[in-house]
Amino acid sequence: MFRTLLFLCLVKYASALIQRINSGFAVKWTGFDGRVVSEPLMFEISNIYSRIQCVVLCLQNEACVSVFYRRQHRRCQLHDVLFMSPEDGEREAGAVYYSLTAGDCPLEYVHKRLLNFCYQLRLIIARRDGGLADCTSRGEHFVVIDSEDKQNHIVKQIKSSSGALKRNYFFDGSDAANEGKWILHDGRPMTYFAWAPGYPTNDTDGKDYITAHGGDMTYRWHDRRGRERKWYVCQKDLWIN
Ligand SMILES: [Ca+2]
Repeated sequence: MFRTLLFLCLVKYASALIQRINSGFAVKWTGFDGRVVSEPLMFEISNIYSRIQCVVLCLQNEACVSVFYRRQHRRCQLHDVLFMSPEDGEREAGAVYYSLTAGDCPLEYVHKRLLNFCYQLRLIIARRDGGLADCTSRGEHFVVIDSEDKQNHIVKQIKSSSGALKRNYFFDGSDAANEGKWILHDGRPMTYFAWAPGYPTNDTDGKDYITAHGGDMTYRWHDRRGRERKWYVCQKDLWIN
């Protein structure tokens, strides 16, 4: 019923088993073997007899980003975020972890298929120009947050990784060219904003770039200077849904 191809590939935590099922890919993160992360959980399904079946259930649910499967309990747990650090999990012998992607969203990126949204939290601190150069060197740009759904999702994603918490991130959006006129990297005017209370300041002293403020864990937006050092998020545009 499902074409299954197996490849071996090197990724961050260890060699990974990639399984291609229809148009989707499941990537096994061996660094998570014997560990699970229970929160946040979309839902849990019992009496699932194989990891492939668990992965297929995730692929069939566009909100699903990753799964934990434990054969001993025949238990499949679906999550709508990508877990990045095995240290965030708890020991559970026999558990395996897979992230899901489809189309041309790269491995180790978050692929929120429901929103056709592919991005990577870059856990590196840089001035705006340096972070942007990193994104553009891979044909990407700072993440575009143009809806409440995307803002809510990325906040949930950030909160799901201890290594990403309480950081401030550059997102796409600037009013450097015309004070108070916020545009995206491609010149489109912005129509959605998630400003923190009291923002934007609209100061004329270079506070021209949108950042998500993590100090209070809200990740609402500030207008900040490009020379400040922040973390950042790169987005890859997908041309197929
Ligand atoms: Ca400004």
